[in-house]
Amino acid sequence: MTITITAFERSPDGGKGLARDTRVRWALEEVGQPYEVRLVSFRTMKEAAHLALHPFGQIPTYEEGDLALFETGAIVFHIAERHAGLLPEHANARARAITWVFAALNTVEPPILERETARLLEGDKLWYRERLPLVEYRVHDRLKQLSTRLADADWLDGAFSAGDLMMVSVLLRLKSSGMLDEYPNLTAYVARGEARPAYTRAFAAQLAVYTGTSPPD
Ligand code: GTB
Repeated sequence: MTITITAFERSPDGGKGLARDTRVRWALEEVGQPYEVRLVSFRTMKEAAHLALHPFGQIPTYEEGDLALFETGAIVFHIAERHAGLLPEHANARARAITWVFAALNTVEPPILERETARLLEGDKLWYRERLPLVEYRVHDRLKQLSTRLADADWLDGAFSAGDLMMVSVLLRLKSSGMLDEYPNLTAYVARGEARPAYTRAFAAQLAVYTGTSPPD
């Protein structure tokens, strides 16, 4: 059955891989599932046809036969459940890997998003300079805790899993900030994720949309 996802027709990051379709592409590449992409404009995302797929008018969405999903956590979980390669076989290890997916989305990503929102939307406010250190402190708090837990392991819980895919995707949002530099093990963890052939293919495929080049086979 054909899998179709949606992505930005024009991504604000011009193909740096920060829009959330990249994590879905990555998951599909990890499990070896081919997929098609429907590009949508900001206007199209708010129209009825797209809202029927995504009630909040966002990307990415995921369609497979009569199944339509939104939310990258749910999409990556669905892919990981249906195909081998992203979740361990053993029930407890599987539950722990799923826990890391939730931790990435619910505990680590929110302060990172808060920082982005502050920088993008509040930079002109009088209180911005006073508030930013507080927001960045919350990001560092999480990074410190995550760095301590990861220690010198390659991945968060044994073999690479959907939990690592999601955590690396979330941490990538900080790459240009320099905030990860204080945590050499997290920097290496992110680099390890980026070096995976499946990530390389996913990144190239999303970049190709904006550069007009075709992704490598
Ligand atoms: N919780 C949802 C999920 O995980 O799927 C969040 C989905 C979401 O935020 N989608 C964004 C969107 O559609 C794109 S990824 N925004 C349009 C809108 O809400 O109208 C967020 C994103 C966008 C752009 C960059 N960038 O250019 O750097 C980075 C991240």
